[in-house]
Amino acid sequence: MSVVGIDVGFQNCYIAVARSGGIETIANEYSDRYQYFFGNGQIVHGFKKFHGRAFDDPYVQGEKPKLPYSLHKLASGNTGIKVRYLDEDKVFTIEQVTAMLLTKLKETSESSLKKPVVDCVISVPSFFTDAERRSVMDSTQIAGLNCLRLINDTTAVALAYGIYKQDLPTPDEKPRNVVFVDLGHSSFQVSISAFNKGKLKVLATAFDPYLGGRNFDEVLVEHFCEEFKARYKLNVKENPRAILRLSQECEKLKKLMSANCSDLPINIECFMNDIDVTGKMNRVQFEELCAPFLMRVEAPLKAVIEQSKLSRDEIYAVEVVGGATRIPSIKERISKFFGKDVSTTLNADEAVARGCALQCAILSPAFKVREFSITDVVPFPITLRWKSPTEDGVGECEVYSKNHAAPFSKVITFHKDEPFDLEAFYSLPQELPYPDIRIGHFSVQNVVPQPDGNSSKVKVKVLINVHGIFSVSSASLIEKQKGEGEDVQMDMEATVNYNYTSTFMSCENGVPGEKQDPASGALGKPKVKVKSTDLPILANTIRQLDRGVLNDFVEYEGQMIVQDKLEKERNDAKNAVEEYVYDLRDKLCGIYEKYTTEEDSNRLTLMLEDTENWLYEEGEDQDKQVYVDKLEDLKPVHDRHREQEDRPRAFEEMGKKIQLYM
Ligand code: ATP
Ligand code: K
Ligand code: MG
Repeated sequence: MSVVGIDVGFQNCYIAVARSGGIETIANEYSDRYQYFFGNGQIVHGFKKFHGRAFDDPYVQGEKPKLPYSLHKLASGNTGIKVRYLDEDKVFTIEQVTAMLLTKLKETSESSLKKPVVDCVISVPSFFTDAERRSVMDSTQIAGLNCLRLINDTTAVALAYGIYKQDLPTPDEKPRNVVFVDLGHSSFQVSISAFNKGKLKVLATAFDPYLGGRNFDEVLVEHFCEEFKARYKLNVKENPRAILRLSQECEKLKKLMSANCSDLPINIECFMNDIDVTGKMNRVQFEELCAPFLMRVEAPLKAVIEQSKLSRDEIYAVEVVGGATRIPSIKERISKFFGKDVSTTLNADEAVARGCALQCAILSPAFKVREFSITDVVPFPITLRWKSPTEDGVGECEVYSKNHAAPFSKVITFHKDEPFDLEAFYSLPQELPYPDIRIGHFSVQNVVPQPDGNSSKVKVKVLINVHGIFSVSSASLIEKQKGEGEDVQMDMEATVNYNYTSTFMSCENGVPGEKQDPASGALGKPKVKVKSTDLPILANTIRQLDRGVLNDFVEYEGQMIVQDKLEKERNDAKNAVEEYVYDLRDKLCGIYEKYTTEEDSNRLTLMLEDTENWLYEEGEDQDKQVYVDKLEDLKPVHDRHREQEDRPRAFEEMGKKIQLYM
């Protein structure tokens, strides 16, 4: 089994694999280490933040004009993306588009590793909410991947930092606190982790989900649009192609400015209306133009340190990754805020993917790697609400506070005599980078009163799983057997595969109270016999793909993979005919010339011309077999001809001849 980590970036994707020698990033067929995604010649990217979002979502609407592809409203209200597939425009769901990307990355890893890839760990921004995470998980399923964990970008980086450190404090020493900063193309993420030997604990995360390298490109584009309008009377904004070219040039310019202070040129030939345009910019000017964005760097830094309750001198290092941290004034601001130089010991582009591969190696039974435990945090507090006969008709309880440890499960006790519903939602709408606070609706079914008519104890387990996704994962009805003590002990349900830390909460009569760590507390008590019956739960989570639809997508993706393979074979067969034509033509004027009579040469040349014409016309778009047959038809003509020609020269040429025909 292979062990693969995938960083799905807004702009760049990286794949890292674990080999016996360590972690390596994989290059694609163009030997780029960052992976582009081509939707039939068209580069499709920048869709990662459409996960779990409705078409009418303000973010989606705001992105629409910036995209080189078009968006559509699906029947479900979700965002659809139009991709050209096999010469046809087709609208796919975001899950399908990400699945296509993942399939591509899967194939790239498989061809590099020379074995199948199924298990993987994929990174997501730490601010992704449930709807977004569920959507990404659906994509992995469509792509036939088994995602062992969705890991937060900065947590993956923390793992990549910590696992190789030999000098981490022992478990009973004061931990080493490190800040991780990731400024990518679309977003800004910060976290603080506390390290001890063999483990890391994330203390807090903070983010600006809408600050990234792209903002700086856009500032430059805006600036040059104005300038070109004034100097060349060009209305660049009305020409999407020109905007695209200008953006690419501005991004290059931005990168150059990271290494140079002096004036740098921008030159674009035949930009619009056959006009060549030029301009220039230097770093000071750039920083002035970008001031509003540069100012936004500080807020997340402040938020993260406040939440961690650490003072700045308790920070051991500030590690920066992500392409846009190469902008000098970004680094300066971070360094000034923490009062120390930023460290760039990690590979700014690959650290996230490497961390993912390391996590995959840790989770995979097939791979031996140093144990390293990770405790992440809940980014947004989560509340449960239910109907209650007391308390103004509703009961409420915050089940996960901000920065609560994750993954984590809790058991909540209810007293109910009939089925009931639990509504899960994010408690703080103003903090949420997502327009909908709803997480899901969970109906606990089959609840009945006790034989004596009293309410039953219902134990409900809630869970933030290893992907950072919330669920009401199970419920059971507890029936005390006759003659037992008051205190009911719950069996700790072992959660398969992962060690969830657990606490138990009780919501007696709708008033929640928390009992910490009952497992240890209950140990000394006499064992009480209870009968526990599992209750079915009907879950309805927001923006979730219907399972039936998901299965259809899985099947369709499989068909597309087969189609792509057939299309590739068809193209290869066509190319083989074309190559044969060119090759024989070359040889007729080259090494065959002296063996071939003029008459034969003319006949062959004509035949080649015919074939070539056929390839451009009738033969342009045929099935694979047609090309295979064509090639078979051509070969004997050539063979017969060669045989005739070669007869006088007898056997000494045989070796060569065979070579020529291979
Ligand atoms: P995200 O993390 O937001 O999903 P991503 O992971 O694709 O996005 P990265 O690959 O980390 O993003 O960074 C890409 C960004 O970094 C782009 O905006 C790119 O222009 C910028 N960048 C790369 N090199 C430099 C440089 N030398 N100077 C300035 N910016 C740079
Ligand atoms: K990346
Ligand atoms: Mg990134």
